[in-house]
Amino acid sequence: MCEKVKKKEYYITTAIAYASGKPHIGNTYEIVMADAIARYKRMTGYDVFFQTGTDEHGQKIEEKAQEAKMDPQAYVDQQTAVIKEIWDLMNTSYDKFVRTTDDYHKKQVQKIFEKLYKKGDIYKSEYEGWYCTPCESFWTDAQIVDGKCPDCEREVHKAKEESYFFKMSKYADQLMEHIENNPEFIQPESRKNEMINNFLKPGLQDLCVSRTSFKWGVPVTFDDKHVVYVWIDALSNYITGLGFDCDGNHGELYKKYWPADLHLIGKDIVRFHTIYWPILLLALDISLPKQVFGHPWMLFGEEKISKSRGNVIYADDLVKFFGVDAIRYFVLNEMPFAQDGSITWQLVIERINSDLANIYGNLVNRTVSMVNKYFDGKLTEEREYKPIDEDLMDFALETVKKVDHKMDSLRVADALDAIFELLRRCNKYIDETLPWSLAKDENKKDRLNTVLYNLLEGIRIATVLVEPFMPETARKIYNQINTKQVSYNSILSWGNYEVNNKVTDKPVPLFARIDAEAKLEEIQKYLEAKEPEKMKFKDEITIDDFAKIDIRIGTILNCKKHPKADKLLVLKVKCGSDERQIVSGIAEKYSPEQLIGKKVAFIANLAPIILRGQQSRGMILTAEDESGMLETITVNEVEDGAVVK
Ligand code: ME8
Repeated sequence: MCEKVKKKEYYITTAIAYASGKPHIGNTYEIVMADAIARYKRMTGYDVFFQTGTDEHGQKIEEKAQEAKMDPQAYVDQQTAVIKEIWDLMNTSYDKFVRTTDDYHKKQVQKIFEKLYKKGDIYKSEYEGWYCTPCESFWTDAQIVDGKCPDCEREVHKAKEESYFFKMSKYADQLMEHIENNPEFIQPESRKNEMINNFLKPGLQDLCVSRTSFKWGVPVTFDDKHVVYVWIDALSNYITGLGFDCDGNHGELYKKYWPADLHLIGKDIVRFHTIYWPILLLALDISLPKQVFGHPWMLFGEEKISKSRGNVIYADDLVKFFGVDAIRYFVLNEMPFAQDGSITWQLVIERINSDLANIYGNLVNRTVSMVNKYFDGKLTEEREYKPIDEDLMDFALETVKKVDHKMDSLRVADALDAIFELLRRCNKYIDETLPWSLAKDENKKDRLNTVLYNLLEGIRIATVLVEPFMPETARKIYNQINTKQVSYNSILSWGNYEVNNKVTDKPVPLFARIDAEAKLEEIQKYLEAKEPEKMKFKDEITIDDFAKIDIRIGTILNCKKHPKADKLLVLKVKCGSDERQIVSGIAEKYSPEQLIGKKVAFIANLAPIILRGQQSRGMILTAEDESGMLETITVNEVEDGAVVK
């Protein structure tokens, strides 16, 4: 009897994105890669749990919320919705989305902190050092580089805080031993060496794990001036999301899936995941994740993607022009294993044309069209084999093995390459067998039938392999060739395509060839229209031009309504030893009483004029915004008569 085999668990996580802005295509690459791995594992029989989420606490987020004049919780709610929308747009099949503002998460972070304090691994002291706000990290004199943060290269400032510290050094040897005994733990190899040589060998310092300089974080239960360091909070998501309980009453998911099989993260945060996180787990007596993979970064051409460089590309814009699967394909295919990859609009178009339209789309389209043309859409059982067929079959079955091997070592781009090699091999098979010539000879009908069957079977096998990378495309092709044989088992041997099925009689091209020049122009226009309108200023002047205007501070001694004009006020203005009358058109905004005693800026050397019978010597300066809000330019401390320059 065949017993039901228990599936093997596979728990994969991504970094949790900062809920402080819209993720760009680099951040999006990570979740797409995790999704491809998760889908591949599911397809090959694993019981997968795929977790992602958002990192919602910390000073940076508190500041962003202030800038946006929002309550921090409302702000992160809004940002998280934007992130989720992009993850969903990219068709990512995560099982759980953790938010670090979720109550269950915060509660466990507090318990973890308490437990380590009670154990003596966390203690209170004082910290003085260089603080980098965007990275929320303290640095020593030796660590900063030219007065800047060694991680993000931004300005740091001196900061002193009473803090809690975590005894990292206590566990350093244990971690080192683990890294040495588990060569797969940190991948790729280059990142592992970096961690050992730059951080572990020089000796770990105790880590500052609480902050008092801001409020937006998880409060330390026994000392409410402090909030928990955002990285301790964020890293814990990998266990809290599964229902970890510090008191030992763990949820089912935690019992089933921990330890994680893979933490997929970017190269910039490997230190947090391979030093801080494992040490935290060692201190809690929890087993360590099996692997941390620090993927490379996606660059715009050769440059870092950044708002300040104005080169940010977003997934939703890419999808608008090229569709989800083309973008999934591009990012997965373009990112090498260890070196950075590159994206530009031009590169995306080139890749779609060369791979998706020419190789894949064309193969499917030509094959389905020929089955329609020569067999009314349905092949028969008759066969006539030639040795060349064997070659195609072997190639296809070898590809299945090769993809498995590549995916096992997380060489996702190489796995895709292998699948496209199979598609190329199928195209070559058409050139070798020349079906249109076979069709001219009634005696070669069985041979033609065999050739087209082999092509449909080759397409089917490649498409089952492609599904984790481009799920929608795979579904479309299954429909076009009309197959239900889409399981992984069905591609472990040749010949499972259902010969009696009728292919579609209306094959729609899967990926149309793109006219690069026209498309780039269209994209350019679209992006320009999206940009907020540029500020327009008056023509340039020189400093000498400006120096001609004598702007002064004057005290308003008296103010009355203009007897003949509703919009005007008549003001008596004292400027040092000078006293004068100025008429100003601000009666709709200010009552005379509001202005008396104010010290305002005015132009003192403007030629006098008569306004409705009242002399005006000068002009009160005001500022008016787009909504029509208007205010005088007022000072408090400076004496009247002072020069404005
Ligand atoms: O680091 N190419 O969040 P994040 C590829 N909240 N990946 C990139 C990239 C690029 N150009 N730029 C960034 C954080 N990434 C923390 C994580 S985990 C407990 C806390 C990657 O929103 C980056 O390396 O800044 C990280 O893995 C992910 O995007 C989210 O970055």
